[in-house]
Amino acid sequence: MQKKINKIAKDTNIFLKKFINRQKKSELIIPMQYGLFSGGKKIRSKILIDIGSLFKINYKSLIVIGSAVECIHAYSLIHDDLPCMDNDSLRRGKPSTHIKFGESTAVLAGNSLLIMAYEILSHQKLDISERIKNNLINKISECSGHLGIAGGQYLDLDYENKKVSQKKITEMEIKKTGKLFSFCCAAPLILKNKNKREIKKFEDIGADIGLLFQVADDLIDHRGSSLIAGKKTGKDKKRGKATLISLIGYKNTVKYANKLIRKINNELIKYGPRAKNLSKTLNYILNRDR
Ligand code: GRG
Repeated sequence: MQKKINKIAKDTNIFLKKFINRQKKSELIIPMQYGLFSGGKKIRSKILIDIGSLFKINYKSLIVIGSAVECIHAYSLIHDDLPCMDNDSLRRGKPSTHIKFGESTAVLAGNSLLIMAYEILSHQKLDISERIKNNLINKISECSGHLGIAGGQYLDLDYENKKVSQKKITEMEIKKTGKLFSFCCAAPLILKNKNKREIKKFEDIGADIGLLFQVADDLIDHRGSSLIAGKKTGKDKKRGKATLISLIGYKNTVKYANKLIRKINNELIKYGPRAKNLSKTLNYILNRDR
């Protein structure tokens, strides 16, 4: 599993480095690269490739689309660490982007990475029809904006130190984290020109995978070592974050995560042995320590 993820991470970084090198230089390139190449797992790209393999999508296109996703992800982490958000000074074992380069530069580097995602998806090197590109761009926009990552982040901050229901917590985590996974699961179907109903089914699977990922992230924060996780742990409790752990406890949250894995696997049963890779990725997501 780790070998496969490392290969995807390597190929994604090669694509992104080439893409950036082909552009004119600017003062923001160094902080952008710092946020982009500081050792992220590229788990969203792995999910994209697992789902892509169910629909026989070529690996190269998936790496390009995954690179756009990783730009949005890197942007969200840079902004998440800012003092006005979660105020974290450590990310991936290194000083957060705003600690290294200052707040205004971190904001602008983050914005530029968001825009770069769109440059990648609309680029002529991505060899798919204009209509499909447009559909991909439309879907990633929907997943990133006020109904997705940004809206989820708003709720995450708003719920601090409040008693919030389980439904509201999972809805917030699906927006904040799940929606980018929804895009990764929907993209292969968009490439294959599937109908809206089928795309929605995979978006929902992606939302569950993202929820699983966020719940696992909360578990790491609760029990994990800061040294291994590469970020401060134990901070959710200190900040009064609304998480499943704060509501139903650690053990019940682990049970909840295992139930989610069974639910996702059941949805994929009809794909037979081809869904095995995804199934292994789900176990990796829950059992990782960073
Ligand atoms: C990105 C549209 C947009 C808006 C910004 C700041 C913000 C609004 C959103 C924050 C969303 C966020 C940080 C969610 C947490 C998701 C999460 C668990 C991140 C950790 O992901 P990993 O473990 O990171 O995949 P690596 O380091 O492996 O890349």
